[in-house]
Amino acid sequence: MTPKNITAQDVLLVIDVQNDFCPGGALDVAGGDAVIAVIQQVAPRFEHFILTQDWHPAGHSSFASSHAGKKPYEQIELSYGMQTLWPDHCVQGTKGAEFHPALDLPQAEMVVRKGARPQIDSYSAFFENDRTTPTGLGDYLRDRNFTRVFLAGLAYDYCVGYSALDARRLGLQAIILRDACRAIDLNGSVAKIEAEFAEAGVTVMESADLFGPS
Ligand code: VGL
Ligand code: ZN
Repeated sequence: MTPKNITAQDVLLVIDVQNDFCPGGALDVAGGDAVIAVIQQVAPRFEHFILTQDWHPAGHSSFASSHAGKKPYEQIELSYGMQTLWPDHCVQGTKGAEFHPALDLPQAEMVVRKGARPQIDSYSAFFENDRTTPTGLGDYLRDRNFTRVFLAGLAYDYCVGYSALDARRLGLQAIILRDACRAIDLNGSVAKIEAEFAEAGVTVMESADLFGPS
């Protein structure tokens, strides 16, 4: 089936479209808010939506401020491996953690909150950064008989990308709508994750490919 034939087994997974990842936010991704218009434009094509929300407690272990002498964007070894350190962002209950006000998807059936455990980060919507602790989303999609996930949101090279790779690990088809994402692009992170997409069979396409003659 070509990607544009969207069915009831397809879900649009909208990753972390939160104030802190948009201009003026604590971890602002260049042009982050520009994904919203694209998401709203493709939304009528989909029947099912799931949103994710980065949702850290204050003092989270992924924050540079939680580690003496460390600055944002440095790396540190945590129990589960190397972790990039970030500015404090998406702290539970703050304005920065709220969805951007222009994101208008009241029909979303589920919101997955991730990164809530103090000692472990979670880029992926499916597994925390140890790559083994599930969020529950994989079982939810299986129970609901969803077989394909289309992905949009922030950031392309972190939470969107890790979610797409984990979707493939779970046997789902994964299709990223590239123009509905923006990247952080830290130390070659875009090139690195795109090599992993090719290996894992993640499809990357433009939102316009959902429209027009089949
Ligand atoms: C993200 C870094 C830290 C993301 C979340 O949503 O891509 N990136 N937390
Ligand atoms: Zn985070």
